[in-house]
Amino acid sequence: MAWADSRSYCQSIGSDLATWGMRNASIRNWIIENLLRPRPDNGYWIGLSDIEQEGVWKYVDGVAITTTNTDFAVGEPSSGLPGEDCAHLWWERNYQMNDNLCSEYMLAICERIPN
Ligand SMILES: [Ca+2]
Ligand SMILES: [Ca+2]
Repeated sequence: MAWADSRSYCQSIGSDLATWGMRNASIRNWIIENLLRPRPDNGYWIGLSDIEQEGVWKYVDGVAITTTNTDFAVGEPSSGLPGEDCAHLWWERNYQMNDNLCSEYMLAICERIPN
């Protein structure tokens, strides 16, 4: 699904695209090692984008990234093409993050934070 459709799907099941679990490296690595599987041609959308303002990366729960590039693969986010505004885990790069066209077809990581 495209990024927005992925987000809608997550919301339809009472969750949202992953945020909290993506910000914590050890939790993220646990998710990668235990819940994801290699899927050629597909990455995993997460709840991070620079849709609102180009170059300003913000999670869908409102938390902005303050240190650039920390969790992105080398050379990313590239904004290589107009519309590379949505972040995904890039399996070809050991599941580091990449910005890509929001219209790309990817899997999604939904996350629900217990109250
Ligand atoms: Ca962008
Ligand atoms: Ca990119």
